[in-house]
Amino acid sequence: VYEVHEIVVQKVGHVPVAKGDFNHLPKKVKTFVAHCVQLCQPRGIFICDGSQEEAEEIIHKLLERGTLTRLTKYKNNYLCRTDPADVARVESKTFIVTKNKYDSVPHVREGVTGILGAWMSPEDTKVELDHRFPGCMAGRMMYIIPFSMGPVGSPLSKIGVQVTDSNYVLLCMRTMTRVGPKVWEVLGDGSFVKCVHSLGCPRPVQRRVINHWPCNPEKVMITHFPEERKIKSFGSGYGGNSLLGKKCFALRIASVIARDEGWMAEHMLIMSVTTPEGKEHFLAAAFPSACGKTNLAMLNPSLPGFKIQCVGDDIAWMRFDDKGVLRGINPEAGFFGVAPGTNMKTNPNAMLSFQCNSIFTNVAETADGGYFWEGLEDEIPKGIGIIDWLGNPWHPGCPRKAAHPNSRFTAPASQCPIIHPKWEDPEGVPISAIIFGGRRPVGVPLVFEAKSWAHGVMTGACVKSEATAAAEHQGKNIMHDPMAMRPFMGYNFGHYLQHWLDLEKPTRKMPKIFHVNWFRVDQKGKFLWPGYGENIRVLDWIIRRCEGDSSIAEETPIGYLPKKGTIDLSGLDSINEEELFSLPKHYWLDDTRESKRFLEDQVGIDTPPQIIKLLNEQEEAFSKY
Ligand code: GTP
Ligand code: SPV
Ligand code: MN
Repeated sequence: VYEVHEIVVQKVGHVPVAKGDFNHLPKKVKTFVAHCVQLCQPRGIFICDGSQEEAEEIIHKLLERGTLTRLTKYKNNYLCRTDPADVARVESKTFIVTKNKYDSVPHVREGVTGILGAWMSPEDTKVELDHRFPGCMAGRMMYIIPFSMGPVGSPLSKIGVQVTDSNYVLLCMRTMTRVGPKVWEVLGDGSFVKCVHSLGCPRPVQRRVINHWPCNPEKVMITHFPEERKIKSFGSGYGGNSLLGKKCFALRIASVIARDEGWMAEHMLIMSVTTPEGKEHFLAAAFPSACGKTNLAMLNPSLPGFKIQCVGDDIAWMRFDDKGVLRGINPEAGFFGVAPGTNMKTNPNAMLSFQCNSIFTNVAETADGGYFWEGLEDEIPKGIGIIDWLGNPWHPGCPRKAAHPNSRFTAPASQCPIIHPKWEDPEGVPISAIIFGGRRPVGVPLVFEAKSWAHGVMTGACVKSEATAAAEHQGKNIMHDPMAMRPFMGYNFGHYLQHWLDLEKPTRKMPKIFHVNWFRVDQKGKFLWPGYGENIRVLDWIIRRCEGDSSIAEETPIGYLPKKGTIDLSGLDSINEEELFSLPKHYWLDDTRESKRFLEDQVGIDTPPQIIKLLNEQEEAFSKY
């Protein structure tokens, strides 16, 4: 039933076209595909059409091979266990390639290792890639995926074409982006972002394949060519390494396009909040990976009368319209969300989004064909058998984790019960405020507001957070993650800050900028703030500030803090307000100096002088505080 019945008539070079019509592809696409075929030497070419039958065919193949298993408790849900060596983004093997080094990365202080992106010369990159790509798809099918980031045909959208030898990647790309023949139509003769992905496991395989998940961890390399609008990724099948529409295109390449065209590509959720008075505001928020974007975007408000709707949970593309209003779209079509911690209490809207048509990667499985991860203990049948993400028996209280900390669900955004009716509006939605945040166990208050646009840019440049499992970093050390973009910068971070500063124009309605911290802890290490649905109380304050209420804030050296009693804490007991909002002078003096040193070390002469000036002012204000 699942056989492809078409008679093979077309060939590209010596390689047969197993599905689709190569001759009818746009000319530039034909050239690109022919080049990839010659380079990677696949056994066949499969031109994807985004249809339901195609999904069924791919799922069938993956089930047969054992890469996927059906989660029988739900309709059309699947579990995938990867090779345990391929579970997260690999930041140390991710490069930006430009002729001029300083187009990609800032002038780092001598002897210091840059952390705001890694540059590789075109010559060195060629040597590295020549060791990897030739013949890398031998014995495998090459899938050609036409996709649109953003609604197909929207003036804010961009088109990409990904070739990949992974049908898991194809399956996820179909959920995370818009795939289909309409993309070819809209593309016509136009240019597109060229995305080349290979698992790096040609047949016959050289390396033992674990969990039916071919990959090549020793040779992982993810390279971006912003000048050519091209991405080449090798060796990993996981998330941000392989779904090239996501971080590689929608952030690293798009941030360069955005700079050139005067807009913004950011690691941000977009949500709307409707107040009990019926007024709607759209907010964008940038938190580092695994720091709460998906949860905030789908928040289930604990305060009565508020309504939240979700536009996007990870990436925002935004530009000022001719009326000076910042408008944002979610370039993605699905959620690739962190599973652990997600449950009916913390994020019911995410739970309801993945009850069907979803893929779960590196979670645990219950004996009744359900998913399981840390945080679901109270939502599974008592005493039920559990198999962990590695395939071993597991039981509550077991010291090992049941699910990998970076295990994820892949679900269509359209299935989210609170998806905003305008989430696919080609015009985008008007953004009233931008919120930065991170995991800051000490010193940083629950919320504050920047004093101006430029001051907000400085605040964003100083974002720090505890390391998480979203990449290969170990431990819980506090890392700088300016603008929540550290792993996703496509060009010199100093130029990026200047681009943000230059966006401010007298004719534009600049969004207010805020900073939040859900993760401050007490002396015993316990969270001071309940978070999740209770975060509405902070959004309520933010919105009142956006509406111009000047009575609820007081100025401090870091910006405006809520006056005591102006955040609605009704119904919450034992909140230590004093500690939650305190601004310890010596912590902040050190922190401000440290941030300045960070910029001097990491961004050097590329740091906009205005940012340094604002930090100097903050340091001076604290020394008198
Ligand atoms: P990426 O998809 O990696 O970009 O992550 P994200 O920013 O979308 O983070 P997500 O919302 O998936 O949250 C990551 C982890 O933080 C989950 O385990 C959540 O349970 C936890 N988390 C989210 N919001 C809160 C909060 O308000 N308080 C606390 N304590 N934990 C939270
Ligand atoms: C992140 O790490 O910020 C993610 C997951 O959203 S990934 O797609 O792997 O980048
Ligand atoms: Mn993310």
